[in-house]
Amino acid sequence: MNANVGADVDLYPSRHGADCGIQSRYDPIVYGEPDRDGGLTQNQLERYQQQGYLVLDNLFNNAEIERLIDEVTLWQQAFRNSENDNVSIDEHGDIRSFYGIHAQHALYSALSKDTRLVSIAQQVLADDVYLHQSRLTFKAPFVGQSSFWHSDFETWHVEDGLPRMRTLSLALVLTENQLTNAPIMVLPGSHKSFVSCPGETPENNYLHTMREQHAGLPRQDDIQILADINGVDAISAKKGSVILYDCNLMHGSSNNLSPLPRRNAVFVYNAVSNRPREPYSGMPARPEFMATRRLIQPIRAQHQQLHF
Ligand code: 6CS
Ligand code: FE
Repeated sequence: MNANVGADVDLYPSRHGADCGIQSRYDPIVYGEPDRDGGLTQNQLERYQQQGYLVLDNLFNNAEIERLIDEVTLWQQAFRNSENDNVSIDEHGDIRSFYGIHAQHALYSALSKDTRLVSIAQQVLADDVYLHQSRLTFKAPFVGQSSFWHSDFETWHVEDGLPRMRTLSLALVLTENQLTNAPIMVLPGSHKSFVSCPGETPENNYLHTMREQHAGLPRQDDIQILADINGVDAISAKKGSVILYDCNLMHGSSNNLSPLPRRNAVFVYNAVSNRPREPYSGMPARPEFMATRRLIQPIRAQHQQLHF
């Protein structure tokens, strides 16, 4: 596909009523040359290309994770039972999701610029990168709610105007993601095609998304087709590891019946050459804490031990 496709061409139309289904992906998965410097080996890049995700063990040490969790504990107390634009609270008053964490505290701002994350994004996307979105995801013990299958790119394209798939997520595991506490589940290989969704985009849809996504959900038949190809993987990952996944990988998670919380700090890096256009939904752009639009400048990666 010609990389210079006109600014107004919507390559990935979605949420146009009943006209939906599985279509081609026009964009590369790994943009970088195989030997391009960065945190991933050639084998890892190959696996990422095929599967759409990788688990990178022990990128952060226990002391760093404990420090990050201490901050989260303070946020839980500060935001308990309180409504904030960028924080969604569950029916028990606990945080369910917290967007814009890089702007919330210097520790998470430093984490978002840490070379252990940024160098991977720069390598895979073969470009300078900026932070499209950051968030804490909480799966509370016993009552953590499910999230149906979806492609994040479908939302970031339709609601944020990201034109191409040159974006990836790096989820830092703060509490162990086990098979029993509602781990991220993915359809390996599903990132290689784009699944357009039925329906349309409600006004202020982000208010729903922060709790539970209603728009931008693919048809079950299309999920079935993709699952029949490579099955379903549930991603278990130890505290301090990082789950790297492509923006278009179909993923979801079940309810958390276990007594263990599941918490990840997710950083979404987008290539600076893939800056957002007007949302393809035709709706107003989402708030800055959901999708960076104003402050788009290349991150200068910093190597540091996270301690404050
Ligand atoms: O709306 C969003 O940006 C978020 N929604 C979901 C369902 N997954 C992650 C994404 O960041
Ligand atoms: Fe998601």
